[in-house]
Amino acid sequence: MVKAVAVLNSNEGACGTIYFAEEGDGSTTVTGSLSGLKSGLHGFHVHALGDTTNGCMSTGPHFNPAGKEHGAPEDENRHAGDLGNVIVGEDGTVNFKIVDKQIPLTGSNSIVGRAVVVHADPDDLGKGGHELSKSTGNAGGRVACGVIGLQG
Ligand SMILES: [Cu+2]
Ligand SMILES: [Zn+2]
Repeated sequence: MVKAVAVLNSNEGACGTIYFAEEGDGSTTVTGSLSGLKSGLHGFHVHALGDTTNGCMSTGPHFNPAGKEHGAPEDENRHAGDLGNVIVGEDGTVNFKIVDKQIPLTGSNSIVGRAVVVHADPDDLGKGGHELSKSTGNAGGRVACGVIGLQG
């Protein structure tokens, strides 16, 4: 089993840790805890670049090796990096687990060296009718991010 981790930070007080484990069947289990966020839904994605020289802004667009449109995790037409929303509680924290088949830790579409990003607003999953729905889910600013690195 291959494992990876991302430590998330932000200027606005949000932080967290996200663990990734690639299972034998090719799916990846994502286990995360976040804190310091406002309650409600927050878009959660893998972005293409592990570049945080300009904070979360330099992590590029959603990881999209297949050249598709933005969508929900269960959609056929989605970016590989589209992991939907996390739902933050009244205390500003969330613990979550996601299992997904499009974010391997090995091979040519590996997400190692890329970044996870938590957004300020809900991801409309491509269905909001906004001009940004089909590219970003209109999920607003990037409130926290971290580079995905291999873990022993
Ligand atoms: Cu994003
Ligand atoms: Zn997307």
